[in-house]
Amino acid sequence: MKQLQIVLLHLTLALFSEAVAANSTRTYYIAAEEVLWDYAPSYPVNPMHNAEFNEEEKVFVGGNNTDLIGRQYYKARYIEYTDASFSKVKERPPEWRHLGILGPVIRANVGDTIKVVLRNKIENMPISLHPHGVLYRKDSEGTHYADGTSGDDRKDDLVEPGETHTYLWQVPERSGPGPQDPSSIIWLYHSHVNEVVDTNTGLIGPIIISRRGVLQKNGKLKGIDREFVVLFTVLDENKSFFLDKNIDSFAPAASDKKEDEDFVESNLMHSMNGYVYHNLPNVTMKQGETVRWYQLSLGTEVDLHTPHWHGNTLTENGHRVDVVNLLPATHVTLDMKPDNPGIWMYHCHVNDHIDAGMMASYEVKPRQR
Ligand SMILES: [Cu+2]
Repeated sequence: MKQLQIVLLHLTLALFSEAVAANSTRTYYIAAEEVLWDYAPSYPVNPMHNAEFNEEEKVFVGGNNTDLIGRQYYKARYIEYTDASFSKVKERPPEWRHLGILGPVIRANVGDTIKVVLRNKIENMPISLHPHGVLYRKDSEGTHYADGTSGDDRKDDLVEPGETHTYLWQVPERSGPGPQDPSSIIWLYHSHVNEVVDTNTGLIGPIIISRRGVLQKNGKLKGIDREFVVLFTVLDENKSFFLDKNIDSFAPAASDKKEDEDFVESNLMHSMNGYVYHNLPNVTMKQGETVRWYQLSLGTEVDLHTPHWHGNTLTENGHRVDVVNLLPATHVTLDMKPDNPGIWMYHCHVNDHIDAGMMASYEVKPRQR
């Protein structure tokens, strides 16, 4: 009897220590930085037709030294570093290059803890990092409003230039996939000092939370060959923190035209991860793989988006689709088992957004025989 008790005790201890070991703290070093962003690196060629951009498309990408700004804008981005010294940028691997302007993927399994060390490297612009979905207390919410907090509980709300703040978030069951969800789901994070300005300036990123044990040591999800994260949003450069700098740098002739209808229109960048007109890079997979697609949106009343995949179909929580619905700050996770090789169009199906360049493609490479 005594022996049995000892065996049971050992078994309990072993299970307990495994459970403890399986839960980890995942630390991210992220700096907010000013960058020169290019919405259409392919310019002057529109890869969709393999021909030069036409006059209508040039409204958005053709400016620079005219009275329109063009395809390049100063923006802000969340950039990942290797450690707390913030001296070495963590290189983005090829499979994540499609993230474009988005910050690094912050990810965890249910049961983990997420720690984000945020450094503000932008001159003059206070920023923060506000997450959706995960469990944060008042000292890690990253939003400035009259919530009754003060002192250390407020330091997360507004990180001044040159300053650093550490955010701590828990990942309980209620932050992970629900009963009808796939094995992982996506949330947004973004700066929330002046939400509208901060997000239009580019301070946005994804959080992926998976069920216990699904995210493996190699950084991949069990049973999933590839993941793609795509944010559909009309980045409104008229509301960017850097609007004046962009006008001075790229369209000095527009300095007195900020309210001009054509000028305003030309700064509405209908983008997928900060790219327009088939510039979204590296969306490549193999026939027969299991591919997880996370779709995000953010923005205002024009930001109703309907991502559409040509050539293959997907499942959205058990329903078969080739189009999904997005509204500002909503998210959808889908799975695709591509059976149809080729280069396929992948775009927002809203007519006005098609014209304005919310277009991309993905490639399914044939299975090797
Ligand atoms: Cu759209």
